[in-house]
Amino acid sequence: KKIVAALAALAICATALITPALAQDKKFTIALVPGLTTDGFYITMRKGAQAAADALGVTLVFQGAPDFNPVTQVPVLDAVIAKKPDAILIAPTDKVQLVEPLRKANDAGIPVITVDTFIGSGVYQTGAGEADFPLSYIASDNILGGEIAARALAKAIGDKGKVYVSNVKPGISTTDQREEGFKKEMAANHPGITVLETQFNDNDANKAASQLQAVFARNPDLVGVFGANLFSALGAANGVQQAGQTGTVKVVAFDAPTSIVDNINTGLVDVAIAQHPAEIGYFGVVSAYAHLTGQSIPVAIGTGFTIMDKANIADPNISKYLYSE
Ligand code: T6T
Repeated sequence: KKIVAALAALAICATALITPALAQDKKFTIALVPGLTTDGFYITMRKGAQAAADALGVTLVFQGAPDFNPVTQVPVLDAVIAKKPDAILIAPTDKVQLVEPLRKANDAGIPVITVDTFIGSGVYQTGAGEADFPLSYIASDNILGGEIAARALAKAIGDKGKVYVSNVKPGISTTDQREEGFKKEMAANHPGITVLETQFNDNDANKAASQLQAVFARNPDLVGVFGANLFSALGAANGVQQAGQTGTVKVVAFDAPTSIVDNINTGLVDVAIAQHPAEIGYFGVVSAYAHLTGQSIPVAIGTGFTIMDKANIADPNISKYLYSE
């Protein structure tokens, strides 16, 4: 009898010990809403997110719009919120226009973490701002990225002449900050360089290519262009090629789709600044999981860059940062 009682007591203790662990074994669903689905940057981010989800036993849902636009992203977000995931990772396509749609998620008790881009000022959990409710911002340092681009372009053009920024549209945190960092570095340290008016292409590479040709037609002494994201850069590079200016008008590209390799090797693109989107996705899922299991998480996580050029692009330690297709 004593043995039976002891065993019963043991079983009660064991249940008490096991129950909290079982609660943590709940299968969480984390949604990742990219800026757009058909972009190597977000496809690579998804891979990193999936790697973390697999490691943690989390279900990852990837749902986005086919173009980078708040008008198409908001309905996707609404649909995601309606399914009540345990957390949402999102790259907001506009600093202002995604605030209220994301507040709905927050009000519904769904934790929000922004990846790549931010809303408001990007400084979260301060209690000060209207848009400080996301738990964390996980991304590249885009001001620094713009500065790096400016230094690379300045070097490529011998620190003098006319250049411009090929950009997406105002209101996107990442590309706004890249332009800001680029112009700040040029103004502070490169007096021989004139930065012409920015050309906005709506994330349309064809538009970026025509704009390059139009700017070149107006400024035959154009010597360089900074493509501030994947489509801006590929488009501007195509424009340079179509204008017959390969190697004369220098191109510094943000982002690193696989097609950038040929462009670097032919001399069409001087430097490509690869972000580390897989890291952003990985740490996004890990952070959400940490929060969901009662851990505190950093309010911001910065990921790095890899600078690619003709001299290093064949090195596997560099080319591993090319984006997935
Ligand atoms: O440059 C990335 C991303 O960081 C930016 O927010 C939007 O454009 C990309 O996705 C590249 O197309």
